[in-house]
Amino acid sequence: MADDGDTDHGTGDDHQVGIATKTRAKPKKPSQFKVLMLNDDYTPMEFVVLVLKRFFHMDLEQATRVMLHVHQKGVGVCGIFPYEIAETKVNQVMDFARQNQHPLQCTLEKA
Ligand code: TYC
Repeated sequence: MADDGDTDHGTGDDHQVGIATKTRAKPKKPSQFKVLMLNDDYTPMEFVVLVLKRFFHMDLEQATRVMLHVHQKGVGVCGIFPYEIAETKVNQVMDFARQNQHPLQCTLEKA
């Protein structure tokens, strides 16, 4: 196997070759995103509760509370996550709603 890289497995050759890295004085926390659920007139309440239980690990009581909040106020927070996880949740909810032919909408907002 050709190996002209320097991964330095203790060959005694300590010159540095590779990717330059820089340490932040103040490491930034990964930014957080709210996953928002939007109200609509057609998605059944039971389906929204199922979504909150399935994708946001809420129990029946918590899921019902969040669903009713969205139903009454128009929008509600399902959870706050790092960007990639929040985006995955939105896609999972939208795919599941589409598969079941409900117009339920879910979106992201910077926390
Ligand atoms: N408004 C819907 C109804 O009356 C219920 C609903 C709640 C829909 C929350 C979407 O995000 C939602 N059937």
